[in-house]
Order: sequence, then C-alpha cells, then structure tokens
Amino acid sequence: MSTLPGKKRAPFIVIEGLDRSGKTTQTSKLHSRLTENGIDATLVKFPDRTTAIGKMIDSYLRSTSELDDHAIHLLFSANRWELATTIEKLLLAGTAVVCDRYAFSGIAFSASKVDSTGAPLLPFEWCRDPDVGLPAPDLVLFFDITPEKARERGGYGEERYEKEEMQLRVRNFFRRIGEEMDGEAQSAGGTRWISIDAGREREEVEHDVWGLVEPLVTRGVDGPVGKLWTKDP
Ligand code: DGP
Repeated sequence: MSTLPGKKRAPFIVIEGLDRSGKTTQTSKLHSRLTENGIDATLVKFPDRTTAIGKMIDSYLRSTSELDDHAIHLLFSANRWELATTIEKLLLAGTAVVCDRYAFSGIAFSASKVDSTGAPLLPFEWCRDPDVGLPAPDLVLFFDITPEKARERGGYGEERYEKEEMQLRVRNFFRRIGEEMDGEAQSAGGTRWISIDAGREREEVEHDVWGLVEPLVTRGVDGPVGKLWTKDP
C-alpha cells in the first residue's frame, strides 16, 4: 500500500558511479533505511545478472565469453528494458525504486571502449540511442571518485572494465552526461543529476544521500513517469 499523499507517485532514484565508489553499499543502505522508516521501496540493480540476458552479460564481464562490442552494448540495454514495465508499475503503485546503475553506465562504459590505437569503438550517440524512452529517473546521484582514491581503497577487481585507464575515460563520460542532463533536464525526461563526492567517509556520503532522497520520497512526485531523453511525458 502506498503511503504517499493524494495522487502522487513514488520517485525513481538512481545511484550511478565508478567502480570502487561505494555505490553498491550506499544503494543497499539507502534501501534499508527507507524500509526501516516505513517507506515502500524496491531495490533494483543493473546489470541484473539473474535473467537469461543477464547471464550472458555476466559471462562477458568475467571474460569467460567474447562478444562483439555492439552486441554486448545492446544486451546491457535489453537487460534494462526487461524491467522497464515493472519499474513504471511500482512507481505508479507508490513504491519508490532505488536503482544501482542505469542507462548512464551504459553510455559511459561503452563509449569509453577504444581500439589498440586509442580510437573510440562506439560513438556516444549510438550508445545512448537504445536507452531512449526508458523510465526516466527523478533523481540521479553520481558517485564521483578520483582514481587515486579508488587505488587507496584497494584498487579495482578482476572484471573486464576494472582498469584505471578505462575508469578515467568512464569518469569523463559520466561528467559529460551530467552536464548535458543539467542543461536539458526537461527534454531528458525531468531527471535531476547531482554529483556526490564519494571519496569521503562512508557516513558523510550516507548523510548527504539521505538528505537528498528523504524529502523526495516523503513528498512524492506529481505526474507520470518521464521517458529518458525524450520530450514526451
Ligand atoms: P557492477 O555489477 O555494478 O560491478 O557492474 C558491472 C560492470 O559492468 C561495471 O564495470 C560497469 C559495467 N556496466 C554496467 N552497465 C553497463 C552497460 O550498460 N554497458 C557497459 N558497456 N558496461 C556496463
């Protein structure tokens, strides 16, 4: 049952960021805190490695399979589309959705791929196109961390994109996406993008996240769920 006032719907909150930014820990902390406070909330994570498509993505990320760069990009996007209707229904039913990674990772990681000469393999616009029209988040919290801080935290893991050079390019793409979202919040489906300094102590980050999310979930959101990167409601 929704606890929101009137005809409001629940917000869609995405936490994006670089590997080692603490994003996954903070997303699940946020979800727990919402439910402890009596707020209906569902936790979603992309890639969702449990579906048939997700299993292909998982094996690609662990380098146990190879796939064409275009093909894997489209699979990541399809993995998000698999849950699009569910996310929209939850929001309209008054359940907040807290999401660990979304379409912004899709662009930032795929557009950061380069060939042996350092030339990009996939154009930025091409990377964005398959995700146009997905449910638009009301709030994106981008967890920003410098490569130095990430290194202090024990460096990256073993998966395919967890290399410093790649993470640096990803960071620059995230920033570009954030700037573009800021400039065209309405045409981007009404999404608000906020950058969080994720290099600080865990408690400080948690405090800031709660300060941004709590008013949104308590107040609720007017109007339908937006569509990402389209002008239509
Ligand atoms: P995670 O399970 O959050 O550690 O994410 C797995 C890795 O996949 C991480 O390095 C980021 C990357 N990733 C997430 N979404 C996408 C996407 O849509 N496209 C591409 N190319 N990479 C993605």
